[in-house]
Amino acid sequence: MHSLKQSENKYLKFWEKLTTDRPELYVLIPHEKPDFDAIASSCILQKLLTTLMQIKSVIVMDSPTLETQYVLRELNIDLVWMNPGDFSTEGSYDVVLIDSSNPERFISEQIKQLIGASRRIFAIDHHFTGESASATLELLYHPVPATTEIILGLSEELGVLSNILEDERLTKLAILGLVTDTYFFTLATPSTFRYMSKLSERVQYIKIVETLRKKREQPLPEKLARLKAMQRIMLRVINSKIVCITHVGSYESKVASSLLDMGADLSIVISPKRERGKKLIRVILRSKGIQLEPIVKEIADVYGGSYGILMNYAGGIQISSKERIDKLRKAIMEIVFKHLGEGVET
Ligand SMILES: [Mn+2]
Repeated sequence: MHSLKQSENKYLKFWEKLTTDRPELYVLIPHEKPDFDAIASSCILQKLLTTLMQIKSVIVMDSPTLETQYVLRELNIDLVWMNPGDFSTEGSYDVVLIDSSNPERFISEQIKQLIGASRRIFAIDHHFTGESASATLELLYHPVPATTEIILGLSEELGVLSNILEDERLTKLAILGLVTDTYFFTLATPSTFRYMSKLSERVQYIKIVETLRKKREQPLPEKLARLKAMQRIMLRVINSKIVCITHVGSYESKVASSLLDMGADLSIVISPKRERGKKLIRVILRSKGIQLEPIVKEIADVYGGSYGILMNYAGGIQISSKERIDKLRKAIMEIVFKHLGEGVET
């Protein structure tokens, strides 16, 4: 448990480090395939930096997915960002990673170079990453369901939460971040509801939720990914818990979540990636009440990978292994057996 006093100090200490020895420019970098939580957090931090410090900042990221863009458009939320390829690393700047805290996790070489050429690296994140990343950067970590909640907490400690709430665009973004990262409040905490009560007074909450819920047809590659994933499922029942392992080229997070919807207690989706000839493998886990941390840690340890875990609900591991997929998934299933007990083949 964190007492209010402790987190107060944590937020303000971070802010002090971030803003003393100030750079000419802050580059705010949300994780790749930026979601609402990452986008909302970046935009609110940008507002904090301009209103409190008058320091210039720029958000550097790839375009959000078509689905995300659709929701932003429907809700009249304008976003200003720069593509990684358009950013010149010549000047002096500090980097702030948002909703992500491991520079190694970025796949894009351009972003890696951008981070590498920065003066200092900061990160604000709610994913638990062990010790894999925090050595090289200044991290503001807090175990809450969304990074948006950390940024709202920071705004509150700095005494400017009301300024944020007055900005309709930021209020809508914050709601989107909280609603989606808590999976429509499944993971919400009392503080999520406290912020939601302040935010929802300002804007039409119903319109935001309706827009998020609108059923849009999935793009063809996504439908194919879901169906191929099902075709390739390796299924075990371990002590009445259903464990699924499968693999896809993309949409691994969505596939992992939909396997839970279909009845799995633990879903594991392996996704081999290739970036400029370099191979890496992403392993995404989703769980209903199964302790993820020991499983994720062991897989990451065995393959020398980095990982992130979110409240025993979601986990992600990135490994650079040339292991064949079928061998890898057997090995991962062995690790799951070890933690859950012997399984029954189905
Ligand atoms: Mn998040």
